[in-house]
Amino acid sequence: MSSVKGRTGKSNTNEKKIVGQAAADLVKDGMVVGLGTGSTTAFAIEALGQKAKQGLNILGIPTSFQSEMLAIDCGIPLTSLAQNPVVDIALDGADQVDKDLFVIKGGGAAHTNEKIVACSAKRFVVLVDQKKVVDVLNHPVPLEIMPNALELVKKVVVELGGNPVLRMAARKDGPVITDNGNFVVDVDFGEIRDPVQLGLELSNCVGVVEHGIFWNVDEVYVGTSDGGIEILKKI
Ligand code: A5P
Repeated sequence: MSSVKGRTGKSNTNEKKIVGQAAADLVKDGMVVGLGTGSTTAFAIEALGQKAKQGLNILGIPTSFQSEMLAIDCGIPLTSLAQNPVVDIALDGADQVDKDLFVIKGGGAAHTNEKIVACSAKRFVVLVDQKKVVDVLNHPVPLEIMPNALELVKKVVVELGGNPVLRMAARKDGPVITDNGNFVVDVDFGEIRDPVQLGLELSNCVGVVEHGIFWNVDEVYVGTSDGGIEILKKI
């Protein structure tokens, strides 16, 4: 399907596919499922679509226009947090993961809605390929920001030691506009030794709608280069 050939779909496709399909097996009849965004979760959505066609009774809650469109294509019935505020399981990809299950997300500019769905879930499972697992997080942190707060946010994150870059669109003139109508600033902080503290400081920054550091992850399914799956769990 076209959705899996998107932003990062060409790298480690087999590993993404294996974890995506394994994640779909975690979903049981009657569950409300958070449908994450990106090329890895797309494999889980497609596998769930197959299961739905075979009779699995689920309701999906999408985290972006991308996952909504794919879920509709795959025949997954959808609902919303307004109708189903408790999500049984949320499945989503990530840009980087450490061994303590801190995660950076937002490479697809969907992290605000992803975080809302993940925080509404009883179980949050992240799906990555092996290259995304690191000892210390060092990936730039995406911030979804109100457009009129751009200069203010840049000033504050520089004071916090970051190097902010406004994310520009690839096939549109000007900046990326999120599904919520906002800008995204990617902030390079180098090595992030204390993701919780940094996350709290970013949440305090006026004009930041949401940052891409997540710490409510229950398990990470890692697709390994030998075709296996390693499962990282909170100790
Ligand atoms: C969307 O904004 C992101 O959080 C994605 O979930 C993350 O970038 C992982 O994407 P891939 O699975 O495409 O690598």
